[in-house]
Parts: sequence; C-alpha cells; structure tokens
Amino acid sequence: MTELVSMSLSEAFDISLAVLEGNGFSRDHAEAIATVICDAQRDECHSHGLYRLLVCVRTMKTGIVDGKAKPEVFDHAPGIVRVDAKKGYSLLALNAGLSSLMEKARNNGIAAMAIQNCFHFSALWPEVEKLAEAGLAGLAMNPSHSWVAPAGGRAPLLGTNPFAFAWPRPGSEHFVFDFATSAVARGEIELHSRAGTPISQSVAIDRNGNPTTDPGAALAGAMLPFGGHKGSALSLMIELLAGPLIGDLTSSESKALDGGIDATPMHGELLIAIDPKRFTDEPVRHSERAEALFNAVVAQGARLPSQRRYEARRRTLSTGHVSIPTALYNDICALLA
Ligand code: NDP
Ligand code: PYC
Repeated sequence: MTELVSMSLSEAFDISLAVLEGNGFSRDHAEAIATVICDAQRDECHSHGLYRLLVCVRTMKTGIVDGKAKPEVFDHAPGIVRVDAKKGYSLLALNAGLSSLMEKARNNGIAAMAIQNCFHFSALWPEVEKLAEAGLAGLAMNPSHSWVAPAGGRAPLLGTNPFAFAWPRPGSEHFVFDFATSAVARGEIELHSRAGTPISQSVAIDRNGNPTTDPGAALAGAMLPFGGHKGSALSLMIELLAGPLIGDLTSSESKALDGGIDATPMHGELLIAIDPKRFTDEPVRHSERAEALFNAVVAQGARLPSQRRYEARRRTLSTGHVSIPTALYNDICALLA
C-alpha cells in the first residue's frame, strides 16, 4: 500500500508556487502552472498533477526553457489568433490568447488559436473546459516527443499527442474528454516506474520490439497507439494540424531538439473554438438534442467521459484536501531547498 501525505488545496498551491518561483519561474508563469497542476490534482489526474513540478524543475535546470518568457499575441486573421510563447511554458501563452479566441469564435462562429514555441506538459481538459464554461465547444491538440511507434511499426516516431473536446452543457459539468493517442499517457508509465509497479499488457514494447509490462523497458522502448491504426491515424492528424500547419515542430523534431536532455517537449498547440449558436437557426434545439444524447448514454448504465473526474472534484472540494504519495511529497520538498 502506497504511503500518502494529505494537504489542503491552498497548501498544494502555495508549495507549487514556492517550488516554481524558487527554481527560476516568474510569478506569472508560476501562477499559471500551479493553477493547472493543482486543478489536475484536485480532479485526481495524478500523471499531470503535482508530479509535474519535478518535470518543470528538471526542465528549468537544463537551461532550455525561459521561465520568464513574456508571450506575445498576434491577431493573425479574422478567425485566427497566434500566440508566440517565446520558449516559455504554454500555459501563460494560453491565458494570454484565450479571450481573443473566444471573441473570434463568437464573431465568426469558429476560430482557432495557434500557440507556438512553447514547452508543453499539461492536461488539455482544463483548456477546453474553459471554452465550454464560456458556452463554446472546443478542441485542443498538440504533439509531444516521438515516443510512440505507428501501428504496424516498432520504432518511436509519433508523440503521445493528446486530443481534447468539450461541449457546453447546462450547469457546471460539461461534456469533456481528453486522452493521449498513445494507449496510455507517458506520465502514467512514469508513475508506474516511480512506484515500481507493472504497466498493462499491450501498451508498449521494449527496445527489441517485444511486448513488455516493465515500465523502465517501456520508457526505453516504444509506446503503442491506442486502437491500433485508428489511434495511429489520429496521432498523425495531430502531428500535422499542431505541427506543420501552424509552423511548429512535430514530435520527432521536438525530440531531436531535446537531444537527450529529457526536458519537457517543445512544440506548438492548436485550439479550435466553435460557437454552437452560430451554426443553425435553432440556437436552443442544439442543446436540447445534445442533452437527449447524453441522457441516452447514461440510461444504458454507461458513463460519460469526465464523470470520474467530476466525482473526484466534488470529493476533493468537500474535504478541501488532496493526497499524494509520500515519496513524491519528499521529492517536491527537496526542490524547496
Ligand atoms: P485516460 O485514459 O485516463 O482518460 C481519457 C478520457 O476518457 C478521459 O476523458 C476519461 O474521463 C475518459 N474515460 C476513461 N474511462 C472511461 C469510461 N469507462 N467511460 C467513458 N469515459 C472514460 O487519459 P490518458 O491517460 O489518455 O491521458 C491522461 C492525460 O494526459 C490527459 O489529460 C492528456 O491531456 C494528458 N497528456 C498530455 C500530453 C501533453 O503533451 N501535454 C501528452 C499526453 C497526455 P475521466 O477523466 O472522467 O476518467
Ligand atoms: O503523459 O504523455 C504524457 C505527456 C507528454 C508530455 C506531457 N505529458
């Protein structure tokens, strides 16, 4: 049984800020990063929660990331906002461009935001959830590092390339899904490696191309896409749309730039926002019909994506506390020194 440390949400946020600022991030970057990793921890998304402090600080210590970069927003076209993250982490750049993306989506019915030159580690659901909170549907995607073999291949080429979607619903629990296009996120395998526990069958192969449940062998070998050729094709789509289309790096280019220093991947991100009220002359019916569809899913005893996460959120907010493994807590505290 893993030994756990419990802390209040405000302690988690304060420790995160102290770690990030103490290791060279500006206050603005530290706040943007701390907010997202604490939200992930609140929703029990452990692979992209407080664990990420270790990765952000390790990346900062390589000297590759600019922890004080000031993102610049460009009004690129009526339906396109571009944000140059200037080799800082993506989240401050996202925050800088988000209101412009929303405004353009409302004006045009659909709009896109390209974040360029960013170090990117975070879960995408907080980003599309913000769009849904504003009444918009949203898509987000980005490459990562070439850790994943294409379906039918055995060598790493594609990223773990996350893909997220949100649809606004009445109330605060919008329809959101967010998944890596690899069979599992690499962060999950890293957590298994830290805990010394095996990974599932069929998510990775070792250096020799043999299936493995050893997280270390998986990290050194190749991860596999989810759903065979289907996940592989989606992953390639993300490489294209959030890479060459927006003038940024693919996962293999990002990995080459890293050169083995094991930093957070650097590349771009694409977000698309859609105003559902602008596509038909029946602005209310689209919502009613969507609700009927969601209800039909739940009526079968199936669950909607994000249900686990919203339940975790409610649980955390009722106690006000999150729990992390003691070993992780000690590693985080060591970064305060
Ligand atoms: P999961 O496989 O844990 O979850 C994927 C999605 O499926 C979630 O929305 C989840 O909802 C939903 N889901 C899971 N089980 C069911 C079910 N039985 N029925 C219906 N829906 C279900 O995610 P991944 O491991 O693939 O990814 C984890 C995170 O890693 C993501 O947030 C992603 O953005 C992040 N990531 C980030 C990368 C980056 O480069 N920044 C790269 C790769 C991943 P719920 O949460 O409620 O379970
Ligand atoms: O979990 O695959 C992952 C990941 C890559 C970059 C950030 N998270």
